[in-house]
Amino acid sequence: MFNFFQGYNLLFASSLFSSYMDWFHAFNCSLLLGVLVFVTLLFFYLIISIYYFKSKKIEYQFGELLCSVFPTFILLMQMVPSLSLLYYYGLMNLDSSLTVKVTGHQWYWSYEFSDIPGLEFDSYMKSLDQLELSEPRLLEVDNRCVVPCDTNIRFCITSADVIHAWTLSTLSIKLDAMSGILSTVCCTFPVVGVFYGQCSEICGANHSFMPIALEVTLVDNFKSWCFGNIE
Ligand SMILES: [Cu+2]
Repeated sequence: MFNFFQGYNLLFASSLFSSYMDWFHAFNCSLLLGVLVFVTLLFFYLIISIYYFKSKKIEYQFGELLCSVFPTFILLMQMVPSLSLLYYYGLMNLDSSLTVKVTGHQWYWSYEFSDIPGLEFDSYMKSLDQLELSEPRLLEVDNRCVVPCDTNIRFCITSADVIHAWTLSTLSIKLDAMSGILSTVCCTFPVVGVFYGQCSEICGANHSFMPIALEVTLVDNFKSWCFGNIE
């Protein structure tokens, strides 16, 4: 049942945190399905009992007790994973090995690696004639943001003009980029690969054309990429 909901509702989760969120989503869906089945059965039972067992006397006190205990039990079952997810999210923000400052502009993103002096660049969407084979249209950028895997990375997100949102749905990251405010999210990526996202705050004419491409590589590859890109 869990696999059914995980497969059909959310995108494939690519980080530890997002797979936990994915599981929690599937768990909630299963609870909902259980409640739906239970209430439907109860409904039909009541209809039948009204028409066929008119003389039957029903004592409701026990039923009322069940109606308060059962929902409380469901809420408790939701509370435990929900709170642990919340605290896990808070714990992730405690320390990080690398800080990336992400700035939203009209209409591109710029990245600045605060720990590595001279490493900052702009990231524009690739147009149709710049695309190479297997690169997705409207999602590929000229300069990908490259980060190492198995490292806790802090993303500080801000904007130079209007409100944007830095969103990577498979990693469960979605943060508003607002000028004057530094929003922070920390994330560890156990999977190597390229993850695509888009700006999720309507920010003007080219809102659809400022995609995000995050490339997670091995630490050694990241180091050589850094040396190649320092200005
Ligand atoms: Cu935007």
